[in-house]
Amino acid sequence: MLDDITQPLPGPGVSVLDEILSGLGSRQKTLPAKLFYDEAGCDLFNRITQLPEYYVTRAEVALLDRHAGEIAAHAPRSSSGGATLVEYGASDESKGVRLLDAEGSRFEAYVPIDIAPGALAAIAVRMQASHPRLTLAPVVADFLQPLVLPASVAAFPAMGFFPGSTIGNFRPDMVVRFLEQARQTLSVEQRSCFVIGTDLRKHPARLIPAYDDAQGVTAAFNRNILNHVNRVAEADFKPDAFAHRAIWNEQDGRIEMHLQSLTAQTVRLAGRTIRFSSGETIHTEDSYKHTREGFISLAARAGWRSDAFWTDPDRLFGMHLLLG
Ligand code: AVJ
Repeated sequence: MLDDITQPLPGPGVSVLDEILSGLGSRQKTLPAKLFYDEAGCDLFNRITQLPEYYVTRAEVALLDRHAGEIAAHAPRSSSGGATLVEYGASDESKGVRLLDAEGSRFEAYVPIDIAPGALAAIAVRMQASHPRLTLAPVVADFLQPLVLPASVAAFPAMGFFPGSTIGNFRPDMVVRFLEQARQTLSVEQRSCFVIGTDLRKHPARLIPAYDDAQGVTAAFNRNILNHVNRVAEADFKPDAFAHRAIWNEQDGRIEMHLQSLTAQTVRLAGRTIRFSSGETIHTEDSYKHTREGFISLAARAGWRSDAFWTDPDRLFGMHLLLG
C-alpha cells in the first residue's frame, strides 16, 4: 500500500533563498547543511560512508545488526498490535529495514521522511516490492519544520527513528526544538518513543581524518554545496576557488567543515554581490559529537527521558531510546 508522496507544508515563510542570503550575509558566512544533499551530494555522501576513515556508518550498522531485535521490541503496540516506524532523514531504507525485519518486530507502517524527493521515490519503489503488506507513506519535508504524519498511519502508535547522527548537524538549541516538535509529530500520548543515533565523543585524531579523507571525497562533498547554491540561487561560485577545511572545536564538542576562499573574490548571487577576503571561510557544517550523558540531558530539556542506550563494540557510536 502506498500513499502519494506527501509534499511539505509551506514552511513559516522562510525560503531556501532567504536562508542562503541570511547565511552569506552574516559576519561568519554560513550555508545550511541540508544543501549538501542534491543528487550529486547524495552520491558523494554514499561514497563517504564507504571510506576507510569514515567509521560512523559502519559502527552504526554493526550496532543495529547486533541489537535490532532488542530495539524493535521497544516499539509501542496498538490494539491491533502494530506500530509505525517514522524514519527521519531516510536517505535510504537500509537502516529502517533492519528494525522492520528484526525478529519479533510488528510494524505495520513505515514513514520515511527526507528532504530529497528522488531518494524517497526510490525507497518507495524498493519497499513496495520487498514489503508489499507494509503501509508505506513517504513524506518530503525539511524536518526542522513542524510536521504532521499522513492520515493513513494516524491509527498506529509510532516509534521515531533518527539514525546516522544527522542530529549531530543541529546546534543544541535546535536539538531541543526539534525534539519538542517530534513529541508533537509522534504524539507521545500514544506511548510513542524515539530511537536516535549519535556519533560519540572521541579523540580528534580519529575524528579529523573522518572529515578530511585521503581520497578527497569529503572535500568534493563540501565543495559540491556551491554547485547546489549556484543552481538554486542563480549564483556563480567557482567551487575550485575554495579549499576544504575540517576542524575540531573542542569547546563546543563538534567537527566544523568550512570552505576557505583561496583568494579575494566576489560572487554574484540572486542579483547581489558577495565579497570574500582571502582566507575567509563559509561555515558549511557542524557535526556534534555528543557524550551519552550530554545527549540525555539535551533530550530531557525537550521532555524526553532516556530508557535504553546501545553502543558498538568499539564504543564509537551511540543509539538512544527515548520515551515521552
Ligand atoms: C550525515 C550529518 C551524519 O556529520 O558525519 C559526512 C555528514 N559530513 N562527512 C556527518 C558528513 C562530512 C554526516 N551526517
